[in-house]
Amino acid sequence: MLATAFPSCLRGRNCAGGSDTVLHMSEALLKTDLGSLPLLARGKVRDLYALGDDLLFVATDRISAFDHVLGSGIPDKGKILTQISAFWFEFLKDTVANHLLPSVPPPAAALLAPFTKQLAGRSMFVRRARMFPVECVVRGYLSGSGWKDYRATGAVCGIALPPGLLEAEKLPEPIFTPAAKVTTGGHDENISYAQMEAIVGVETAAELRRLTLAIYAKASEYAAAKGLILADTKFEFGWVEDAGGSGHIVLADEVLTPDSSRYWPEQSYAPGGPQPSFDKQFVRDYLEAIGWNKRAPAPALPGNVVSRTREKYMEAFRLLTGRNGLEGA
Ligand code: Q0T
Repeated sequence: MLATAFPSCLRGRNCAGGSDTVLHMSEALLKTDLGSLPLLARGKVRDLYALGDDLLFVATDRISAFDHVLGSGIPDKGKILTQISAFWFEFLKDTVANHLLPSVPPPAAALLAPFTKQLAGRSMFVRRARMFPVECVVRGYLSGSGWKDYRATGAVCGIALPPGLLEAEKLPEPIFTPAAKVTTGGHDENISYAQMEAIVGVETAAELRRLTLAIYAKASEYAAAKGLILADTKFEFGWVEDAGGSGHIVLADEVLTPDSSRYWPEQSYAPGGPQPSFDKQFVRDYLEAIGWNKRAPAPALPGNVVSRTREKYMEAFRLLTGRNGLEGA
């Protein structure tokens, strides 16, 4: 990737702006502005707008680490993650219905037309759903909060596991470990399956667990064929009404992106310790090296950290989708 040779192009204005030649990266989109369209929420990475009765997700190039959005973005990260998510929605469509709408109707398209540059390749038009207030987490490997829980209790979210497992070890079988969404920006809280039943109902809990494990089985088998271990991931589901008063569950949010999942290269997998992050390791290493206290304001990133990180996201995109670049996105 030639862009690494031109770190000054990342933020500078001297780069014959906007022509997007192969020689340089475009600038990161840190924040969307869709004029008078109602902004419903800004997440760490994505901005959510109302579009009539439906919703528009726009994935920006923001990146978070150690629970903070950093001062620099990763050019095209929002496009890359949107295309990865779109790939998985299509791949999984016979396993689970999803919230994607097939096309933007002409009146909405007219409203969005002035903002094509901000939206191209990084936006998703989706059905408004009644979201279930649980994160559906599935773990095939023992990492992150699962490893912490196991070390302290011998179980993860109340699911007993064999003794003597190593950090990052493959589990005897994938486990469903739901979490309750914490609205105040804190971490989601792991809950037991019985607690989940109390929140969404016994039948819905069973169906969300079944779907989560079925999606993980299909996706992890595919990822493995591409040399990637899908260690764990998190899904969000909602309920949409059908014509005639019934309804059905949809897979919503983003799906199986590096932001919502742990991917590890099979090649360097070594249980017995933490695995390097596929996408954010250069970022974490840099933030540790400069001794940031992990309190706001989060630092900006040097150009070489930005470009190497961008290349990791592109690598995940290429491995998973089989496509070489974002053209056509
Ligand atoms: C949602 C209704 O706020 C969120 O992201 C930050 C920008 C997460 N979130 C998603 C919804 C969805 C979805 N996905 C949907 N289809 N319908 N709400 C709400 N918050």
